[in-house]
Amino acid sequence: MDNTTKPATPAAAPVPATPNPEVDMTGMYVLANALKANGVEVIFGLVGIPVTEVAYICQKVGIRFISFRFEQQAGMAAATYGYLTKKPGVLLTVSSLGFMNGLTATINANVNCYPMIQISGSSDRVAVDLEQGTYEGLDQLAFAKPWVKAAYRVNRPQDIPLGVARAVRAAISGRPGGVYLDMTVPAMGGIIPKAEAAKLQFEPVDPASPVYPAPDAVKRAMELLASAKKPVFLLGKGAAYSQNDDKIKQLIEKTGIPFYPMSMAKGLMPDNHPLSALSCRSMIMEEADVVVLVGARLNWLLSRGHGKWNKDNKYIQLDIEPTEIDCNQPIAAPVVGDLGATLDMMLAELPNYKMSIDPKWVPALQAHTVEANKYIEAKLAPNPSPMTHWSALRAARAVLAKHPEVTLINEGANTLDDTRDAIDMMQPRHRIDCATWAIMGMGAGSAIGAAIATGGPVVTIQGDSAFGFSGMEVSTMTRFNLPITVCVFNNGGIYNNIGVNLSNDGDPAPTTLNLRARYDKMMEAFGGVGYYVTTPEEYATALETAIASGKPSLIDVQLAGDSGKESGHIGYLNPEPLIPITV
Ligand code: ADP
Ligand code: TPW
Ligand code: MG
Repeated sequence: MDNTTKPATPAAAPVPATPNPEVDMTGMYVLANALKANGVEVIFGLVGIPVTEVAYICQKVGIRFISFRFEQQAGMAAATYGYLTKKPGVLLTVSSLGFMNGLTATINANVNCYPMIQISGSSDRVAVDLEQGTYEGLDQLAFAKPWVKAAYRVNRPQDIPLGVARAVRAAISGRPGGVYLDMTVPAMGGIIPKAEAAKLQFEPVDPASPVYPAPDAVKRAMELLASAKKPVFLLGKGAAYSQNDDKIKQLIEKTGIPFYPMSMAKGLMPDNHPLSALSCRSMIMEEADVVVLVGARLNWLLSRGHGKWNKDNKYIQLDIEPTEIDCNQPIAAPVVGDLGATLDMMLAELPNYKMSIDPKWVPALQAHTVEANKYIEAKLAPNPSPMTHWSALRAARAVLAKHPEVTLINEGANTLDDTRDAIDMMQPRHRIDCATWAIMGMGAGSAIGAAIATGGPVVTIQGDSAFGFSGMEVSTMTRFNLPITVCVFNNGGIYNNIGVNLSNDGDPAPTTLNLRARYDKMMEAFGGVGYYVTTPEEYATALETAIASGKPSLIDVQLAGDSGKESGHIGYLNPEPLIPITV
């Protein structure tokens, strides 16, 4: 035999060691263990190359994996889970489009200050960077980086524990936010001796250590507060998130200062509390002389401090994020720090100050509340057929009043605005809505995230357009048998069903959807319970039954096609069209 034509094997060629499952592990195990070491109990996601086995291994190590039909919805669930638990909600996605589908939710979480980590599989850097057309090749880190609170890439299995710990700290410390963790195929597939991997795991110390405000800042705020004749606390979802419910109650009740809750802070103090100025938005804007922003931003939802606001008022802002101060209006007394620490210091200072509230201020707000409530009752009272948003809400209100334990998820235009006004909240963090960006399509994912986080009943009230963005997640609700009742307020359109196509060519108008669609049948198709209701009585019965059943249910609440106006309450933000348009 002549072997001379074959290249000789060089004597010193490195022979890759065959991994031995007894002593070696892959990066995927390191990742699952690192998540566990950081207290992650649940992951939301959608699998495929290269992360399928990661999800399997997470289940093996005791982390729940909630598998979705669309990454964005898994992200909405993770974000809501993060908001409700103060732990980072974790989203797992595949590379390229899966990553991008999920990133919309991660960015939305960041905008809303919800702690969330998107972990995405990503292709090998070598081929991505040379644009060599590798499988699902995309420079995901560069794509995510400008829009998230922090973004890290892990290329080697031995860096995974540190990468996860950094992502967790970034998500939950300071102002919470959306974080991106790029997990390359070499990191996940790389082999590392178990003993070495075990040494690399660590539990981060104080991942969200409270930051204390400067004592002088607290004193300055207390002085201004004590001088106020018509003060008000504006409670935001940052206050709700921080879980300082009792301290907030103490500060409000000890000072006797009224409060106004932003939509997701409803229930932080009961909506029907004697100091609630929930119905007095305009009066507060026009008359309050000292406005205390408590984990609330002076953003578009508060006219950015312009418009109706009293030009001579002064702001105290309690916030963890220094760059939020003076964002739209000069803040006379900023107190930068964790709200729990700030409230402790304010409560400790309180005996040193005497409030000088105008004795007519609270009674005037209370008198206004009585009138505003009459106005709401008058809207709720009529019983037209078909139903309107308001007559349907009368039914929902009566049932939900008996179930303060329900977490309410709310999105839509009229469906959002009217539900927020009609339904009182009695417990903190029981209302989740489309929030700072007013985005549609958060409902299903958020409902699932809330059901997993609380283990309790969840009811959604969603417009038919809003529901349409994420309706397929009825599949997830049924597969995980979650106690979610979806209520679709079906007026057959974005805002309503009466839009007129300006060319009259037979195409539907841009806002027109399916007035006779039977959304209840979608839930039935996946094994849940469907209800179709046309009267408030039928709706109340269905809602009561669905909540009591604890089963995934969907109630198609048939409204009139002309119920609802364009953009709900915020039509003023639309640019003028100059020609008459029927919406
Ligand atoms: P809303 O929409 O209810 O008005 P925002 O989302 O606009 O509320 O504002 C929430 C604010 O709360 C953010 O500016 C954020 O920095 C702040 N925040 C979040 N967590 C804390 C905390 N633990 N302590 C103090 N402020 C916080
Ligand atoms: C991601 C624009 C704002 S409100 C809305 C849309 C499409 C739906 C309103 O109709 P719905 O409620 O839900 O049926 P109702 O009661 O008024 O009929 N895409 C995204 N976000 C937003 N905000 C839009 C579009 C929008
Ligand atoms: Mg609608």
